Amino acid sequence: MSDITVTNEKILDFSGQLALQDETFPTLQILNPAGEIVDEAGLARADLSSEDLVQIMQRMLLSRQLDIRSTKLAKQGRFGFFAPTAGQEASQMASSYAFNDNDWLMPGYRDIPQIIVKGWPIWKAILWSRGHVLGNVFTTADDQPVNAWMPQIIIGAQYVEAAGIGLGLKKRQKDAVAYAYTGEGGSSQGDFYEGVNFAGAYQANAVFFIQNNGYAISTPRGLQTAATHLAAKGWAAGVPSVVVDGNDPIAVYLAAKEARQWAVSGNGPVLIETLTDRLEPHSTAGDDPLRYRTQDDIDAWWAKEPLIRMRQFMTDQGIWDEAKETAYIAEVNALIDEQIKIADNVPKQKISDFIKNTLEVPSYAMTEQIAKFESEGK
Ligand SMILES: Cc1ncc(C[n+]2csc(CCOP(=O)(O)OP(=O)(O)O)c2C)c(N)n1
Repeated sequence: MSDITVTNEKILDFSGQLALQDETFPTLQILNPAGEIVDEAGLARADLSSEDLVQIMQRMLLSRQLDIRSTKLAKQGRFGFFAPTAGQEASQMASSYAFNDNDWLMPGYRDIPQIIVKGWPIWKAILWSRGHVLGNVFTTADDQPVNAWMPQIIIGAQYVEAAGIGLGLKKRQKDAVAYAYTGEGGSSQGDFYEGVNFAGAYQANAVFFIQNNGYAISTPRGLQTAATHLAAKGWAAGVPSVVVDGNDPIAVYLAAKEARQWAVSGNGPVLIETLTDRLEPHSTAGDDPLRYRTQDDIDAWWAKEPLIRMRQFMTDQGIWDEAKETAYIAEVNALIDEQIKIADNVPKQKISDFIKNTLEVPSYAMTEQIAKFESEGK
């Protein structure tokens, strides 16, 4: 019997296939954790002006301050549900900087900062956290529409929304895309696969992000899936997919910018996996990370968080310093104080309003409940 062909041997080499994953999905990086440029050409390709870099830095600082204040307010019972964002500022703020107001954002519950930078006022985000119906109105302070859907609690569902909206934008020949964020846990959901597959099949104008922050509540990524690179899940659907250092703002921005350009040019969707870490508890509802990970691991990720490297890089470029940062943080905190007051002054919602906002067409039981509460003035 003659020898098996080289091609057939490779096909049957299962362990070789697994090893190939790292070669297939290397990590895009422009700035290393120390803030040093590791790819000058990549930096040039990102084409960010000094003003852009300042904008990205400010957005990341805004997000960090919102995180700090929201966590404190939640402990005082003045904030409702909050999913911390510290560590994910590059993954969220530098990626969203690549999109414009016409693009449609499909966020998850941890993606509140991306909606805010689209013009959704912080006081509405506070109302959303409290479950107030006005917190689900996606308009600016002067009532202009904000192209964002309400943050998804059903993990992965925003991928299906993005596939549909992305297809609508393509059919209407709009110069816009839908962009969606889920976590690595969300990438184990059926909706995730259906969304990516549908968008790929119909070449929808969509950009999908998997924020791989290591944990789905207490479940580590390694128990979530056997895939070493979640980007491989996009390839299975014929969608270009990349892995990015999710704590490197420049790399995240570059990947997002090029993905948007690809999708808006009619080529179909792109999937971006951002490697990052959730430095804080899953939510303010009482999660204790030390029950499922070590303090050493958390500390190691704090040393790699995105603000450190962006601050160093921009200081080296001569466009950032401590005084600028202190002044901006003070500005943001004054804004947050003002926005908390606005939220606190909004009248409490009526129970009947809450029920009315649950379904577009209320069920029979809900109609009865609405009538009952309205008759009681509630
Ligand atoms: C369909 C569905 N199943 C389960 C849950 C409960 N749940 C809420 S958050 C969460 C973990 C999600 O982890 P990941 O997608 O990695 O996002 P992260 O919270 O880390 O940002 C789970 C399982 C849910 N919200 N939706």
